[in-house]
Amino acid sequence: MDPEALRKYSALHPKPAGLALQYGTAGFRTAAQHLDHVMFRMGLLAVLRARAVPATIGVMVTASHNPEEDNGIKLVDPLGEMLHPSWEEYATQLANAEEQDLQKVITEICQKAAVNLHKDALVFLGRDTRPSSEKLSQSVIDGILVLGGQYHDYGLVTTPQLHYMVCCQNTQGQYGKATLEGYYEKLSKAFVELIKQGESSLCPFFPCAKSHSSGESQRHLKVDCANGIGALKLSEMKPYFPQELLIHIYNDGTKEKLNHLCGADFVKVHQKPPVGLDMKPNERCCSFDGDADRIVYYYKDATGHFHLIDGDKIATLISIFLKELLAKVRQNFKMAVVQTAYANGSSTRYLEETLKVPVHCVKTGVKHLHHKAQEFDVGVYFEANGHGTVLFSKAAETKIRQLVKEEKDDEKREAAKVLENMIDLINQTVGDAISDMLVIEAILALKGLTVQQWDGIYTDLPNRLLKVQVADRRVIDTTDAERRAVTPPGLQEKIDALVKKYKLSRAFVRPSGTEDVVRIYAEADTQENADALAHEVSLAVY
Ligand code: NG1
Ligand code: ZN
Repeated sequence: MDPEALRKYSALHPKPAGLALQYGTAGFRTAAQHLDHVMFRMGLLAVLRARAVPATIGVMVTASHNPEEDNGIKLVDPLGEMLHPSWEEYATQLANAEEQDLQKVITEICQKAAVNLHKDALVFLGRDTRPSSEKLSQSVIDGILVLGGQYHDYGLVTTPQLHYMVCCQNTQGQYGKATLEGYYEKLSKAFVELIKQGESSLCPFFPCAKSHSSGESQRHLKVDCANGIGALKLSEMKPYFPQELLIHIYNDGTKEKLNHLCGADFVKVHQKPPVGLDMKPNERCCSFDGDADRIVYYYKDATGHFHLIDGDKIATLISIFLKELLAKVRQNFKMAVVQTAYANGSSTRYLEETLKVPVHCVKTGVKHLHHKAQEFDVGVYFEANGHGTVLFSKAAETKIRQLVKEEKDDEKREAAKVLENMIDLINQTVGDAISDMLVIEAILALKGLTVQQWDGIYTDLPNRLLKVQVADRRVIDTTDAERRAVTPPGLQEKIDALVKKYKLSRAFVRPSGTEDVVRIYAEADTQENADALAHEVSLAVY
């Protein structure tokens, strides 16, 4: 490391005095004009991480569903996972170090994490479509180069595409080719094969699929891309499945601002359709978020009533489908669903009581869900907001691929074939709106389900999510996967008393990991009651 070069380059990316940021659940996120030094320093950190593992590390410049004026950055670990928690700590220290301490903090990290400064370091870089992203990713590059690292800049990609590239690179191509074509080819090949399987009389779901796929209207899907990167990447991918799915892109970023009155977060939070997408009764529609790692579905019924199909219903649909296939391959694979406290109570009850699949509740934040899901042969995880995926254990994957090749029993082999294509279609590194969309479309086609039938699997309990600003949100500490508050004293007792006033009710509060707010969630038998309960709990928080 050349201290003089570090000083010189760091001076070009000065830290605003007094600014302290934290690497939270979604990396660093704030107004774009405050992030230049963070970008430079995360370039440095990515090189250190790449040398410590050693492996290729990813860096994504995005602020997901936040307003266009914001930006952010996250690091991606070797298999496409979120950054290891011990390194989140280093990221915070490095981002907040004063100029004169930068060298010292780097040396400390090198010592603590046993970084070998002589190792090669390769960093994969990606960015979303925010106006600030290009310049900020140049600052990341400055950081990478100062420490003698190398980089490959993928430019504009979705967050999950970058996770995919990092995983491909570190598994020597076993997961796929680390190029955009590689991603499009892998996913579309699996999708087209699934749709084709649905047309064969050997399909485990025959004749449902046949009737569905022959209906031309069922092949149309309207996609709100939040005026973000999803629009670019989805239009690049469309030609790979010209007949199987007819995609109509809305909010492609050519007219309106990123995430403004549209996108998955807007639709989920406001429980209403995005602006800029004209919805006819019973048409199947979905929304991506700003970096295309989340998806929600919805439709309007004949009376004009809006129906949201969120992450919980996506997890349920996928679980029903996989459970049927797993029963057919008869391997005793252990399957489970992982949710957070925000999962609608009806979904948890349906999964446990009707489908008889074990459900686990973990803390908010994808890394917690991902980690828990790794314990099973088939781990389905989704946050209610539409971020999620499915993980298959190595043993389950190997067995499934073997059944496809060797199994003589038609029923077993054909079910294994559907599972094999599902494994290839699912982006197992992280939640991926494009991949999840294709998984859902394949399941609806194979099972011959309409969006209304899917929605009708269970009825959501009315719920309300509120946020309130308090002087210091850290005074609230929680336990039991964030469902109970342990501090401040007395708060949980107050919530318990309020919850008792309503039927089928539940409520909890927790400090957000991405915004300076406390979030309040309430569920009850009617929307009025859910709203009233959320409001009363919000008053108890002050
Ligand atoms: P916080 O701000 O910690 O509630 C939000 C979402 C999470 C997750 C992260 C990362 C809700 C209630 N919370 O976290 O689910 O997606 O952002 O983007 O939706
Ligand atoms: Zn996102």
